[in-house]
Amino acid sequence: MKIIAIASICFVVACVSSNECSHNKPCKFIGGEVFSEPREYDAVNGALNLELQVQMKDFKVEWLTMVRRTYNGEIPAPTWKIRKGDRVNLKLVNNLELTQKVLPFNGFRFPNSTNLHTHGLHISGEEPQDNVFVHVGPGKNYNYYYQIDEDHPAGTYWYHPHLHGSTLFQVHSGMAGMIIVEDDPDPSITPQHLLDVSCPNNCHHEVRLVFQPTMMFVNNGFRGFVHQQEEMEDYDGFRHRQFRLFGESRTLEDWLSDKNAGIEYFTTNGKLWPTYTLASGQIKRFRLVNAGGSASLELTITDTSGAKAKGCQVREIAQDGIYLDKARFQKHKRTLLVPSARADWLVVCNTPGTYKLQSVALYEDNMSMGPVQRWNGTLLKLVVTGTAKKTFIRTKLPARQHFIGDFRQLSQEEVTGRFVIELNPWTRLNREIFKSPTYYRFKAHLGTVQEWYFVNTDHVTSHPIHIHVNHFQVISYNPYTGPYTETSASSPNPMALYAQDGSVCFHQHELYTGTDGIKKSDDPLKYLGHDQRWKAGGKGTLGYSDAGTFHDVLLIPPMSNITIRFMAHKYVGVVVIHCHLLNHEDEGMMMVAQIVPEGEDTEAETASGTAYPGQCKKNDPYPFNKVTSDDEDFGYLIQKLKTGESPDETWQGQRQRWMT
Ligand SMILES: *[C@@H]1O[C@H](CO)[C@@H](O)[C@H](O)[C@H]1NC(C)=O
Ligand SMILES: *[C@@H]1O[C@H](CO)[C@@H](O)[C@H](O)[C@H]1NC(C)=O
Ligand SMILES: *[C@@H]1O[C@H](CO)[C@@H](O)[C@H](O)[C@H]1NC(C)=O
Ligand SMILES: *[C@@H]1O[C@H](CO)[C@@H](O)[C@H](O)[C@H]1NC(C)=O
Ligand SMILES: [Cu+2]
Repeated sequence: MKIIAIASICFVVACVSSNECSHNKPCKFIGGEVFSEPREYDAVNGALNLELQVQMKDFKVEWLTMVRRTYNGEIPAPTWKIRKGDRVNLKLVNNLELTQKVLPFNGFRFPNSTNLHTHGLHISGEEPQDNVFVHVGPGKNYNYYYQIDEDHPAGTYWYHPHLHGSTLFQVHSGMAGMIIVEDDPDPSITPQHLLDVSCPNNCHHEVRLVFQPTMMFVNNGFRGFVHQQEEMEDYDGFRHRQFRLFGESRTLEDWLSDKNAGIEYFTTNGKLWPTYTLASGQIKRFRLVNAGGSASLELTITDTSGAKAKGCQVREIAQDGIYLDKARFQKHKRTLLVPSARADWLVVCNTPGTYKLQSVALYEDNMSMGPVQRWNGTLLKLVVTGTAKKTFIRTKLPARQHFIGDFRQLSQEEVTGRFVIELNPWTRLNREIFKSPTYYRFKAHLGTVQEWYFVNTDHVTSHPIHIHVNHFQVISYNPYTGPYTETSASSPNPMALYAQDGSVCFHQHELYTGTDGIKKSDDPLKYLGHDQRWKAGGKGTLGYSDAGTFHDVLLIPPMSNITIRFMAHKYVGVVVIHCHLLNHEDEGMMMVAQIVPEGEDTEAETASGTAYPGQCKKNDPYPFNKVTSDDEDFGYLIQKLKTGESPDETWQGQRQRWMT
């Protein structure tokens, strides 16, 4: 009888646990567990020696186990803490197996191959440093040696895989970690109030927050993880469709990707809205990373009612690792972090209580942001203990190095190189899809100040564009006089550039085949006027950056024209330019420029076929000096035909169309 009794208790226990959440009986998440930070690897005696193992690992959040590609089995990956002048010796070991199919270039492929990019570090883009064209296949290793310059800016950076084809998949799997370049402990370089809350001596006041879209399953027009696994033909044992829900024909994968389940979470240091406890009146230094490739975050600290928290003060001190001139208030009470962007904050909560760090996406910002994936949700719970205090935040920040000084006041003569980065739909940059790591679209001399323009001919999508090696300074948002692109609804072909008066441009995209089948939009010029909205400032302008701010990634809204400047400092070699909506990057929204030594030839593939970027009917490599060329410059067309390539139909067709 006793035995039976025990068995029935066991039966009851089993019954109880089957009522709880499981892979067969999914339910909402609770979140709120105790806050923790990623493991940290520190440089010792000027060197950080580390090994990162790329391996599958069970990543658990409450009842849900996700089998993910990781660095060292950890999500987020370990933080590297280094100083200027240090050397990083990294052995990247790829433990994944060779079972991947080889799918086409500029598509989603290579789930089990990898490499590593140090996002935001001012470092050489050449091997064995930050060359993102290195391919570390399954079972292979690679030794990276990074020399951190004596002049390297202290700040918040991060690392992630950057293999063309699997960048989105691996980053969203969870492969991302923070890099901290520590502040100089000399108070004549770093103001004391900052040293008081920062490493090296006050690391306990730093709050490191790696936000990862590891639990974004819903497709929603963008790519949820379920969709990514499908595209990558990921091994079935890693997928959630192997679990069937109790009493239903649906699988766990169906449930996770169902909008109504609402499982669209960013994790914070691998947890759901963990709880961080701090003392009232104590200033903390937050390091915030949007370690993803699709959704933007609009960060604010709110009280429990969801209103902006009066008891907490936030000041922004750095953008993308680079210190601002002075600590500043948040624009519209929020800090925009597009995918891959970082911010550093000083935070003090003087009134005890409970607060939340949230992302709040307001529609009033639509015109400055354009259609981007915006995330609403909680990232961190803050419990403030103690009694009411009156601590205030000082504004002084470290001076920036000369190569990230201030380029706003330079004369036109001091600016040596000019280039236009044109964004087009269907993952084109400068009218072409990514061709090769040595197909340089522009070359700049080392040591020069460059003035580049971002122009977006895509009137329906914003793109966060990231430039490797050198940070750039926002100079101005200009009137947009350029063309816009219309496409067919379902494929890049046909795709055509139109002037703003609606006439077809003479200079077209590589895939232009005429305008038959193109779906013309009602209001393609809807987003015009960024220059005026930016100048006016105020409500609804969260999507814009302020003049003078340095970035390594910038949101480029539809129909915009933004001037940036940067110094091609220290490093010759490849400079990768790409969209940080990482599905766009994998699909070819990437191109390369090169920095060459002084005196070397700067001839590059600036034009696409016969067309210079930013142009519709005029064709001029230097449109900013003076417009000299005539509307239709057939010289370029003839040049192209002379190169021995078979005269491509696109250009012939276009020429005929134009001439008749
Ligand atoms: C990738 O590697 C893992 C781990 O070795 C293996 O189980 C899997 O089958 C491989 N291929 C794919 C497409 O996931
Ligand atoms: C986010 O939530 C706010 C309210 O807190 C709401 O006004 C806004 O429309 C939501 N945004 C999105 C993109 O759902
Ligand atoms: C902003 O965009 C959202 C989503 O695209 C849309 O639902 C909303 O109506 C827009 N609001 C305004 C004020 O333009
Ligand atoms: C962008 O702005 C610059 C400076 O105002 C101007 O010279 C250029 O023509 C503009 N380009 C486009 C495509 O609007
Ligand atoms: Cu993009």
